[in-house]
Amino acid sequence: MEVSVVVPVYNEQHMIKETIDTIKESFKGSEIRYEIIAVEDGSSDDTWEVLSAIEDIIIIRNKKNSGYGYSIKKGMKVAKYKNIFITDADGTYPNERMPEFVRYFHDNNLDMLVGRRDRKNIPLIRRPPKAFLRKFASYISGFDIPDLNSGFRMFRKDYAIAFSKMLPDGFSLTSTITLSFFSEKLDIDYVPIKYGKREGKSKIRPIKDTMAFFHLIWKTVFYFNPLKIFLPLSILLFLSALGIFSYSFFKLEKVMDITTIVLLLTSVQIFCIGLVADLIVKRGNI
Ligand SMILES: Nc1nc2c(ncn2[C@@H]2O[C@H](COP(=O)(O)OP(=O)(O)OP(=O)(O)O)[C@@H](O)[C@H]2O)c(=O)[nH]1
Ligand SMILES: [Mg+2]
Repeated sequence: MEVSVVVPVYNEQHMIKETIDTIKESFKGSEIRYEIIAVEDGSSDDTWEVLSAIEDIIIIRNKKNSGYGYSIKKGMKVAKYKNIFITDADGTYPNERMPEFVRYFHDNNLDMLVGRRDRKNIPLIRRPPKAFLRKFASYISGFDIPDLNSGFRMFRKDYAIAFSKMLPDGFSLTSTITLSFFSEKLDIDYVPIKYGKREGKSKIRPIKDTMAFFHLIWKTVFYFNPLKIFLPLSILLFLSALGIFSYSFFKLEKVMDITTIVLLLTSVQIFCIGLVADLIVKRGNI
């Protein structure tokens, strides 16, 4: 049993030492071979000073802030073991449970094991979009996806590396990993975890977050079943065109007005894009 623990770190001067100590403590005396790779990302506080004083870990330092996803990908590249465990350095995840996760992953021959967060400490304002996204992803994919973007998870490195071209540099790396593992029908399991209150400042920005939300919706559709969205949309446009046509023909006695034509053309185009997208997904070329 072996695992490379990758911890992305950005402005976590208060929690980083405790995070690393907890991980080390949890593996102490166990049969699991492990390494810890911390990826420091141009922090502006004292994170680097604290981190560089910690022994027996591998530290990567980005010259300038390059993002959560970027840092994890960089950490994966230097990892020497065949499984990766990612966690946060803000004290929210139960890092003391890592060995238990590693054993469960190993015993069940999994490709990915995700800590499913209880919702208690997820800020109220983020719950509705999260719930919507989860339902939407589950509908489109046909899988029950209990937690899309938990940052506490273990997975096989070879698969993650194979997907790495698709993995973004920002926070949506976790949700993209989830979607790609599901779409490849890999073996995934979820274990409930306590999600603690964040120490220190959150790095989530509302506007970027909202954009990431729509990006993710878009991605979900393309990863799984484009026709599930494109077909109804095209039919809707076609029916509207038909409605407007009938109205103008029978009531106004005009043959074709511009709205009908635009709607009809758009409907056909959307249908074609859907078909092409479907073909690409089925060929597994995304
Ligand atoms: N390398 C790197 N790590 C980052 C960056 N932004 C955040 N992190 C780290 O990624 C982890 C998760 O970041 P958080 O700010 O806790 O994001 P979150 O868990 O989604 O949201 P909250 O905990 O509610 O703020 C923490 O360990 C951060 O230090 C970044 O730009 N680069
Ligand atoms: Mg956090």
